[in-house]
Amino acid sequence: MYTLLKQEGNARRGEFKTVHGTVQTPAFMNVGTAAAIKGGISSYDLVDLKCQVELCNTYHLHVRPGDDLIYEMGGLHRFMGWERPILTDSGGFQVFSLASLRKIKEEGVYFNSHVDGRKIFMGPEESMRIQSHLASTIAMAFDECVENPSTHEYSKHSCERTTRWLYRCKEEMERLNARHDTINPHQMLFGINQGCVFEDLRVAHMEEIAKLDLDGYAIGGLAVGEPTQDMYRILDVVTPHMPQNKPRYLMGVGTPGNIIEGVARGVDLFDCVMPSRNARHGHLNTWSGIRNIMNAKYQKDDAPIDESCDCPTCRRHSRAYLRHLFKANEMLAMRLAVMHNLYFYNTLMEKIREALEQGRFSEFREKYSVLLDTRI
Ligand code: PRF
Ligand code: ZN
Repeated sequence: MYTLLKQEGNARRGEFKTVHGTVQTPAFMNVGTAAAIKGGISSYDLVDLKCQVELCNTYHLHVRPGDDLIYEMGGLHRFMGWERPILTDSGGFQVFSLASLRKIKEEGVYFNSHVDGRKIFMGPEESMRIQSHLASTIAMAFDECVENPSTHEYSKHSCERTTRWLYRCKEEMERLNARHDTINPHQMLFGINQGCVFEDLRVAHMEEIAKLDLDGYAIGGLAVGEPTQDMYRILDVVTPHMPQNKPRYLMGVGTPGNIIEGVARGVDLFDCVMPSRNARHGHLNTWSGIRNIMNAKYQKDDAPIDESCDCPTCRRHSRAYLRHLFKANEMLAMRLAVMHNLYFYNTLMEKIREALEQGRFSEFREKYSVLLDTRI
């Protein structure tokens, strides 16, 4: 259940209640694709990093270790030792970006596993059954993420199929939630808006899926290679057609600047591999821009990554130490860097929420939207 607490322009400060606790929004969901955050971050660490929601992937967990195994182990929460909300992505994106030799049919998608090449079929019902086994807090609808560029004609047909898939997802989810052996009978379902960069398709699709009165709505098919201005333009036309009383999630976005701009357009939830992936390459977010810790100028720099950061890494370690760990290929380099970046993203969301509460979000946006994405 979503409660809108405060609004500034189109930006929303809200609260999203789930069976696994309440999420303060806007929020960033930390990506643990295969039931782990890359870089050696445990569920125990995530609490220290102010993570509110963890995101896992249906496709990866179905391939390995198998959703039936996780079901037997009591579901994802128990399996990972994470008590707060978990959102599972449906596989509708990973199948399209990872798997090879895929064939899209009305019933679903046929593809080869990226692990061992074995043939797999996934459609709306399969995705819902897997996600029900995983027992996540929020399940995502099975969609087709139309690649960019795509024609208007292809996007239109794909969108219509994604809508038909959504009806099937909803029906299957209701059936699964009513079963006596379901681990989380309160599992929620979010629909996903598609339509590539075409405003007419985006709006028509959003209006169509809003009728289903789902637990939340996501905007998919963005941040897939289109110019940033196209993404903002689509957000500007779609968000006015999204239900006011439901959480809104922009999938796979993005940089701190993208997130601030998303919030300004009415988005509540985000997820992205960027903070952890960038960290593993030594690209560290700070309140004055992005720092490349490999840079020679940090060789004898005794300051923390960011002077104003109180993450577990910045509380104890210097830029010089981190640079050394990266140069020496120590595992600890990854862990310390990822901890800092995730803490930065979760703190960014906290600061956005505070700014909204105090009616100074537009000032915040003015100050940070460009700065945080700049290399220093
Ligand atoms: N669909 C799904 N997951 C996603 C996307 C999508 O379009 C994106 C697009 N940025 C990221 N993750 N199911
Ligand atoms: Zn830090």
